[in-house]
Amino acid sequence: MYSGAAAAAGPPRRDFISVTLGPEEAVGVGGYNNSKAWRRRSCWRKWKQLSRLQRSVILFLFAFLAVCGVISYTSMGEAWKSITNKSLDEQRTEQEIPGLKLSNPAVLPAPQKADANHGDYPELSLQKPPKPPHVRRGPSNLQIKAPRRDARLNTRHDAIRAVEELVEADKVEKTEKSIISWRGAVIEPDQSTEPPSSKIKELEKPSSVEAEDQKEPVPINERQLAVIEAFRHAWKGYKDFAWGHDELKPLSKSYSEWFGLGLTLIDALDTMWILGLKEEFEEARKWVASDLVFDKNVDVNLFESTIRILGGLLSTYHLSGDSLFLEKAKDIGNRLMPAFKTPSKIPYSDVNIGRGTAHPPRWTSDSTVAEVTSVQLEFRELSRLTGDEKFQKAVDEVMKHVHTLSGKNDGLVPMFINTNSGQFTHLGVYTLGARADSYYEYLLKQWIQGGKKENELLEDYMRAIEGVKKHLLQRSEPKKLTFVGELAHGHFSAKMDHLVCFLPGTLALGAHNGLAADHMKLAEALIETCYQMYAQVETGLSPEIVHFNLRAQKGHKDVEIKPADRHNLLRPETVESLFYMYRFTGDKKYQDWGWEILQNFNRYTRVPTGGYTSINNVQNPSNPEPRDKMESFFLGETLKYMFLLFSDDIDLINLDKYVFNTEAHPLPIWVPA
Ligand code: DMJ
Repeated sequence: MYSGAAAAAGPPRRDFISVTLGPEEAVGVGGYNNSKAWRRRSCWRKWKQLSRLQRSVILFLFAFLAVCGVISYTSMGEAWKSITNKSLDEQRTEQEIPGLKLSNPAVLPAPQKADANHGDYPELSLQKPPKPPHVRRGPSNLQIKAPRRDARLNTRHDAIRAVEELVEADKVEKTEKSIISWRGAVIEPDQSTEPPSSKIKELEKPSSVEAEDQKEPVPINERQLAVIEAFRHAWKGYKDFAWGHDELKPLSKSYSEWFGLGLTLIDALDTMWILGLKEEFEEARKWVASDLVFDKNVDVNLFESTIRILGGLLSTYHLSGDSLFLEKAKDIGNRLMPAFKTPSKIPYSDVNIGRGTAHPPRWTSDSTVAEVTSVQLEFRELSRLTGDEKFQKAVDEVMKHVHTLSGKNDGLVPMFINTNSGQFTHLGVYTLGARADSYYEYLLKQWIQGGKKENELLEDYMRAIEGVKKHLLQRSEPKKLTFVGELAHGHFSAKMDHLVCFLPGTLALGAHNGLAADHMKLAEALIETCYQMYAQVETGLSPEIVHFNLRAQKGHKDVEIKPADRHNLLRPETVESLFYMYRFTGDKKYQDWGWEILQNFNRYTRVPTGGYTSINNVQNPSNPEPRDKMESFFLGETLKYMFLLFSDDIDLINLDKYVFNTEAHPLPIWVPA
């Protein structure tokens, strides 16, 4: 039957394997023909030459692929829809916050809530921005809370289980986490210098939201009370004789004006919040609300007004949640922007905040390197809060430009930069003191602020610390104190500004954030030196500048002081570093050293009628020669760091959540993406 049917169908078709024609075969008479019509005809001919079986197989394959295509299109569509919905939800959450327009999170992460937790807990919820005005009032030790824990952890058993899970997760995460390598040195981003058990201990605290809300405030100790008393005394002088002006002149019971913007009051706002001085804070707030006006025909220094005013307003906004401070921050931020309109985009030093004009100092078109590279934390934060990228763009551009500049010496930068050419000037002089100091500090702190992702900043920081080790470190005689000197055209000078004493704290902060462990060793050595700059002096207070002895001489100490350098301006740097060192090591000697310094400030700089004064001669205990000026940073920085140094509450400005600007104003660390 089959053969008959086959015979009726004509000559049997032979199955064959198709052969691809080479060019020769494809070339017909008249040469190469690749026309569409020819190609279509040739395909059809080939199709016809296929056996039925082959055609069926091919058709089946096509049908199968088409079905698969339809199925995957539908499921991708679902996934796409849910992604789109999610981002819409996120946008909605952001838009619901009154007075706060948030930026695109891919560019600028959402604001960090003061008590939000990052890193330690398994479920990181979408960040909520600060609460509306006046929701977090009251003594700071009650207000600045430990991280909120997972609401489901209601029992102690749950908490213990969570701890175990976290320890496991932590182990896995540690091995998975990207390891940054810098010039062969391995940097583990999460390596911590905190006592090893501290992370776990923190988790062992009650974990439920209810328990959290009932968390007993850590009681204020005697030394902290002494700081509060000192602050109140300083504030009394300011209030009685200088209210609303820039600085108190405590002896003449008057004031001095620099920008005419109530500098001391603004610098002190977040200190009052942290110290829990509610009444004083409210009084100062009223002044900000009714009397602080930036629409003034006045020249201000870009750097000083950024770190003290913009920084102070931003941190007070974060701590208090009061939008008044954000509004004021936006106002001053906008008024400072003309400084960046220069041929090189390296900002001018001065801005007229009323006229919107900016200019360099009268005698030069140079700006100071530390100044143009130490406004970044504040402007970046302002962009994040307002959603307006212009602030961040302007300051990031400065950093990117400086990153590429020649004229550095193993990462160390000169002190001046020209606003026309954008090049370093006065090459060959390198210091960690005045005019360069906070360049180094802000490299590290911007890297931390941005979630440790901006590698150029880290690279510049690490290179600079290597430069410090190579060119500027020496040891003094007789005590062999490690100090940071200066280099001028190849000549080493054993001179060290008190300003350099920010460095041990910054190094310790870097080590806490996973940078090389030898940074911590160096920090320990340098803080000892900074302490000796106080301890070896007659009043127990450091002069502005010291020179170290490089050769042992009978009857000579490590520290020598020149007559022109023996003043003390109530500066914070050593106390600042003591605070970091205590936070990261728990070594009580740092608290004791700070306590000695506070007592000496009280002994030699306290003015009975109110206020503290800078002095002219730290070597003369019987007459330290008061200068009749209380700098705003004494309240903004020195007393704040004292209070934090004496505290045993690591959640009182937790260093994994906040980064201090160079005027001691804490700003939130952005959420890692
Ligand atoms: C402050 O204004 C800042 O700390 C700045 O970085 C350096 N000078 C003073 C304090 O000494």
